[in-house]
Amino acid sequence: MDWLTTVDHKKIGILYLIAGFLFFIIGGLEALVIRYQLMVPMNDVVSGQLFNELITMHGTTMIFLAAMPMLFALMNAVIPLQIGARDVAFPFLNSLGFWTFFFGGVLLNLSWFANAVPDAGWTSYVPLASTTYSDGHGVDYYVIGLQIAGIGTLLGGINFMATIINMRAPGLTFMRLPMFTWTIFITSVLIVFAFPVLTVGLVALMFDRLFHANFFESANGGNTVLWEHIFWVFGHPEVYILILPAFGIISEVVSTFSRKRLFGYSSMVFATMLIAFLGFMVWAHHMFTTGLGPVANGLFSIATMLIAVPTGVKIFNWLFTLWGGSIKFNTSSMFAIGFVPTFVMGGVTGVMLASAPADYQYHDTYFVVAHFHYVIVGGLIFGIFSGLHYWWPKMFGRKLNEVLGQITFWTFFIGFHMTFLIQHFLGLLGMPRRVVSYLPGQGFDNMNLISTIGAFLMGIGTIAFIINVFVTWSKPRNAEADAWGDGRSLEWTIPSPPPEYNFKQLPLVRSYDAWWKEKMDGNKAMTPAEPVGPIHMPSPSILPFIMSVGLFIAGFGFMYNKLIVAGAGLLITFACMAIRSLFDDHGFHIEPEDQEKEVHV
Ligand code: HEM
Ligand SMILES: [Cu+2]
Repeated sequence: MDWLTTVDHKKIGILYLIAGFLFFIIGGLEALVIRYQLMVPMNDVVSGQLFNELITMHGTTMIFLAAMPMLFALMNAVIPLQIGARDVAFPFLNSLGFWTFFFGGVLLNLSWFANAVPDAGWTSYVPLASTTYSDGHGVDYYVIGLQIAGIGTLLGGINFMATIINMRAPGLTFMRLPMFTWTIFITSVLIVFAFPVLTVGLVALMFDRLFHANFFESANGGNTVLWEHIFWVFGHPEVYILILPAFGIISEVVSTFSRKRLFGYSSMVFATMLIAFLGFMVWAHHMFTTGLGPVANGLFSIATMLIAVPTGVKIFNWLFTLWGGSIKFNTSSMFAIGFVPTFVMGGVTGVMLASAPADYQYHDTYFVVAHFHYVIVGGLIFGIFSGLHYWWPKMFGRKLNEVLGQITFWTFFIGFHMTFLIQHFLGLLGMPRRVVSYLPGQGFDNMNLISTIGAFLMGIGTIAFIINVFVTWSKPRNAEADAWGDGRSLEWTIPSPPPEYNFKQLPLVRSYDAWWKEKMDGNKAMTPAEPVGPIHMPSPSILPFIMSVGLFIAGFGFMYNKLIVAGAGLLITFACMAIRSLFDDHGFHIEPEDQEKEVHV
């Protein structure tokens, strides 16, 4: 019950982690079935229809329900601590964001039980996704599930933007922010600009499907290319929403474990901004083959290639940070170091794809599949694993087991390259993407087999991680505040796990790498910026949970055209909103004498 009503960012972070990881496993199992089907030519484990459902659900689940929530887990767990705050700016909204994401994801996945699974690909291109070609309820689940989950993401973006602007500890100016906080700040800005675009597209598609509107139906004068524009104006920045936080994690981990200040801090900040900005300018590189014409293709080609410049700045800064550092190797730092060359390879194939004429050859082949998995798995998932091992002691008070961690790293790392490196060559040989099977003797057979073996190796790595979590669970909570001994930012100045209110006294920040600076000056603790006093806390609330259930019910109502159900669901949500607005809740205080008592979570 505690967990249903919590508004504490640390607990919400854990909720995101559990839910995101569950969806990661579901998406992973879907991937393994896909790979199992493609292991040998002319395989028939799954039907063509089921295969389409699997790739659609795999892509959608991994991006929206696994990768983003796991990032939200880390940002919830870490950002308030890194900026010396007691919580996020809007704790109630934070909880609402989690629950809408969760119920949106559940709704999407209930499609498996309703026997109507989305099958138009995770990009849901029309006319394939229109009622003409997908007339069951499958795509409705996609549209409405993502709609509800998207509310959660948007709330999170707004919340973290406000938090980082407003809640920084005294002295923590923008150019002293830890790099992870910087990337989350810019990611939040991207979310705030990109997600409404997706929402608009989904609303339009929903109107097309449910009420026979005519945005995308070309037979009636609608425009299918419009969907592609809307989708990718959201979709390309989305890639940066995913990868920038990973950049932030890598920056923290690399600097901590090489015991050096991050090389080129300010260039890192501006590179991040530049990448975010350019990320919005390049969406049409997904549409070179749509027939936009040479001028558009040329401009979008060049704009895309430009992104390699700030990205290169970042890569070199990480290398220079490692250069000459006294590097400590452990699971976290190895995922971070493994990230660098892997991500570079994803970037190189990105530049190849950005060349419009070459893309005519690569488009819709396995080359693309290889490319985006190098970026998303080799970038983001490596980053998440690195960050989880790094901040686990802060979140749970226990360090993950190193031996199991090494097993996770090596199986996952080798499995990853086995799975996806070879797909580049499959693509160059012409194996098309999104096909359920292939004929023998085209030179695809062995490579597909290797790819599938690699995928199962990644599965083993994931299992090792799960075992690690449970093994660690049974250990005593003995992690120190500065768990790695080399912490640099504020989260390492408070106990692991932190008390409910994080900082008993807000710290005074005197430089970049605030905690490192104090340690170098021989101080044992941060200088407090305020006297000890009662701490104001927000009250827990069940309303976010109920509001999300309301939306969930309304979603079903709309989908199956039961407007009464839809109305009832919306009524629940609006009633909760009214309650929230009409009844003042001033929260409570933790008095100084109670502050000693206990470490929570
Ligand atoms: C065990 C790891 C994984 C394996 C073996 C795997 C495998 C695959 C396969 C075989 C496809 C179908 C390609 C096609 O024919 O279009 C695919 C598509 C995709 N995957 Fe993964 N994947 C894995 C992890 C991930 C992760 C972690 C993400 C995102 C965070 C992701 C995102 C996607 C996306 C966006 C698509 C495109 C789906 C589409 O175009 O319809 N994958 N993956
Ligand atoms: Cu793109």
